[in-house]
Parts: sequence; C-alpha cells; structure tokens
Amino acid sequence: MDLYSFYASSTSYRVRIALHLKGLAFNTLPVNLLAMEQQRPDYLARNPAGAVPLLDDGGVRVSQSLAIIDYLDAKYPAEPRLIPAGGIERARVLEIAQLIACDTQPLNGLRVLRYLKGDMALDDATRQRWYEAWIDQGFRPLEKLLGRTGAERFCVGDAPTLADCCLVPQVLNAQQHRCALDAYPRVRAVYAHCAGLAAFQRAAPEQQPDFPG
Ligand SMILES: N[C@@H](CCC(=O)N[C@@H](CS)C(=O)NCC(=O)O)C(=O)O
Repeated sequence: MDLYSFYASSTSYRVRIALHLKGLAFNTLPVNLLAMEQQRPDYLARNPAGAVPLLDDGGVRVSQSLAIIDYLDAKYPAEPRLIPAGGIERARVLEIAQLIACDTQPLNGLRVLRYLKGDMALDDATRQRWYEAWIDQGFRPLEKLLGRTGAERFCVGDAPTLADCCLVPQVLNAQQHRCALDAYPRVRAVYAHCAGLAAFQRAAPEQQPDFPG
C-alpha cells in the first residue's frame, strides 16, 4: 500500500494514524506541497483534486482522508474498528470527525491561507485572526460534544476512533499557529492522551521521511 503524503499535512496525518492503529504496513510517497508537487500533471492524473492524502492500494486509488479511513476500516475490519459499525457511537464518531474535517480544517487549509496571503493580500495579523476565528468556531462546539461523550482520553468510548484521528492533527496545527487552547480542556486532554500513544507518535510529522529536520 502506498500513501501519498506530506509530513506537515494534517489530513495526511489522519490517515497515517489510522494505518498505524490498524497495524497496516505502507510506503510513504512524499508530495511536497510547498514545491507545488500536488499540481504536477502526473500527480493530478492520480488525484484530480491536487491534494494529499491519496492511498494507492494495489492500483485502487482513494482520495479524501475520511473516505480512505473508511475504506481501510471496511477492508480490514479486525480491531480496532475506527468507525463503529452502528448505534449512537457511530453517530458520535462521525459528528466529531465531520465537525473537524468539514467545518474546521477546510477554512484553514494551505490553499485557503495561500489565497488570503496572495490574492487577498491580507497581512500576517489579519490572517492570524482568520485562523484563530475558525479554530474557535470549531473547537467551542467540539468541547461541548466531548462533554456529551464524557471524553477524557478518547473522543468516544475507551479506544481510538476516526474522531481521534481527526482531533490530534487539528490540535497540533492550532498549536503550530499559536492559538490559545485554554478554553478547551477536554480537547487538550484527549490530545495529550492520544499524542502519547505509539500509533500517533509514529504518524507524527517529525517521524516522516520527508520531514526536513
Ligand atoms: N478534504 C480533504 C482535504 C485534503 C487537503 O486539504 N489536503 C491539503 C493538505 S492538509 C492539500 O493537499 N493541499 C494542497 C494545496 O493546498 O494546494 C481530505 O480530507 O483529504
């Protein structure tokens, strides 16, 4: 299995966590987003969206981090299940994952930040306000959802799921953008617990072959 990935990409990080949690071997094929390798014709032929992550499973190509993790979970259903098969737990995992993946990350993605800086000519301070505003609008409801599930170590239940695969990279990203996270104690607690686990550590940016060091 090949994973097209960029060390600093939070969406690639989600999939790397999932692969390690499931104990699946994979090759990392780095795509340098800063060098715009995602727009090269050969890469666009593989993923027309011009983004990472992209999974190539013996010629079967799947893009979109949530779809990739769902594909892996369905193909390798042995524990740990990252998306519960049914019941309210499934709904809770998906609502947290989608709050991060659909309502938070896309507003602060690389291409958006690049557009704000280039086409919109916004200065550093204004772009920082933008970034912090969307983190706050995502993390405030996230904190409430984690209160509903009673989360202290994992977002839902007592094992890692898709929701944790989304939460950890988003918190790291927010920290790297110097966001204050004091208002979100449950978010920080889940992050602290999960980030200490081997699968999450192996998936971390600094462990990737393209990490610049
Ligand atoms: N919804 C997609 C988002 C993927 C995405 O935004 N990837 C970013 C890196 S985190 C990317 O490749 N951006 C390319 C660019 O900005 O040109 C997913 O979950 O996989």
